[in-house]
Amino acid sequence: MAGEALNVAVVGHTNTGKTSLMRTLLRDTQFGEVRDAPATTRHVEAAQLLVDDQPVLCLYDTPGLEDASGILDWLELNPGERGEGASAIRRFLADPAAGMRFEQEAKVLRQLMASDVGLYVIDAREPVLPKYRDELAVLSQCARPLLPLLNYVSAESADTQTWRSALAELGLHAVVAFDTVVFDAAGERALFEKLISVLDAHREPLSRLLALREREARLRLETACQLIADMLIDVAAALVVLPEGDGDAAARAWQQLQDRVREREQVCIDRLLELFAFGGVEHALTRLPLEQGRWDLDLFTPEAMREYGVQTGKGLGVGAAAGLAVDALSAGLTLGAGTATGAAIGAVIANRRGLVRRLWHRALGQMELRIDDATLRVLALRELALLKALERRGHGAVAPVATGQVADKAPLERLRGERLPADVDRARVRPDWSALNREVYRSESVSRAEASRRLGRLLLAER
Ligand SMILES: Nc1nc2c(ncn2[C@@H]2O[C@H](COP(=O)(O)OP(=O)(O)OP(=O)(O)O)[C@@H](O)[C@H]2O)c(=O)[nH]1
Ligand SMILES: [Mg+2]
Repeated sequence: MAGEALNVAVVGHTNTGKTSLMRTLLRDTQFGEVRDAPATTRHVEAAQLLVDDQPVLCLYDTPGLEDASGILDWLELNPGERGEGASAIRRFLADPAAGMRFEQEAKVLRQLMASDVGLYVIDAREPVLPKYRDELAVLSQCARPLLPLLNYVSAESADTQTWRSALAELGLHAVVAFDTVVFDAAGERALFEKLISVLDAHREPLSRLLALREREARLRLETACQLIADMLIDVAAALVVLPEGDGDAAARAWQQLQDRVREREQVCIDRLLELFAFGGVEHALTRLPLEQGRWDLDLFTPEAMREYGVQTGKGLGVGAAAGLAVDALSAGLTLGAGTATGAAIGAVIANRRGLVRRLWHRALGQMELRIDDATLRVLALRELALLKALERRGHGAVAPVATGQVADKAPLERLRGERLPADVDRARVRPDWSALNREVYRSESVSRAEASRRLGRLLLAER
């Protein structure tokens, strides 16, 4: 296709969020300089959006307009032919005044004249003041299509209706509602579609850009859920074995386990931020409140039984020892460290590695430490909340990323309810699935990879 990129000049009054809009459209938190002060941007700065390495859209950030009425005065004092249109602006730009008093404004007008279309950024919280009408009057004379973009539309004081009516009065009917801080994929799509409707020649490349962005968004989400699932498996399968009876050692081990879990969560958070191109952005996430580990062996859960081929409920297992285990379960008993029982089971189901190891721990007077279900739920829910916050965050946002609250109606009952997803339960009895258990971790485990993928898909579906 090649063809020329569509050149879009981002123009408007000073401090309306032009540079912020650039950042959001470019997914680049570092573009230009953003400050809550007038005249932050002093020069035109360009950036491209590519599809298959071809520039499709070239965006130009421009300084804010401050004295459009001064330009209207100049035009009045220097009248040209009736209805001369854009040549009036050219005359103005050729005048020494343009280089002096109107230096900033001249940069904007030159860029708009050199572009295919202007995006006129409006702070929708502001009333429709005469100075904005003056700006629109000057910009319209540049003979370029102008697409007004209402920024800050998520703000309570935004009055989009009044703005729309005022713009319609000036013949500007195609208007986009946007918010550079609160990202809305539909809003962005509407913006591209309006550009297409104004400039049909660019329909094909712009449609491809739109499609690419949608694919990328989908892929980002899938990857994010996968990152969260992977972290959950690591934490669910984390295990520390230590001698029973040494309280100090247990306390130390618990501290270390907590630290490893917190580090693991941080890795997940960092990857999520990077994935959404917010790497390095300040974030205000609360510390994980690890209430308590799961002390002691939780061997006789239905999950553990199933993992090792033991049917629960029916009292039928594989072999006498498993039957014995089920008996113990149905009687509501925990198997004590009684060496006779432990050894008996160990002997009978020697091929069932994990169970044997655990029973040996018991028989040898050792205990197991792991992270409790409540903590896993907290981890899952808050990473999903973070994911939501990232999805809704524009790259023009400057406030720290917050975890945000999960909406009550969020379809996360499975995570909140009694049972954790099956793959989390499975991980409980697979210490070799956890990268936190450095000694036994098997990163190449196929069953781990499958469990993690399934869990990721589940999170994607239920998030
Ligand atoms: N809440 C909210 N704040 C915004 C939005 N857009 C911009 N801001 C804030 O508004 C201020 C100005 O943003 P800039 O992007 O620097 O504005 P600008 O139009 O480029 O300003 P100049 O370059 O000075 O003309 C910054 O504090 C932004 O964080 C928005 O949609 N919502
Ligand atoms: Mg700026």
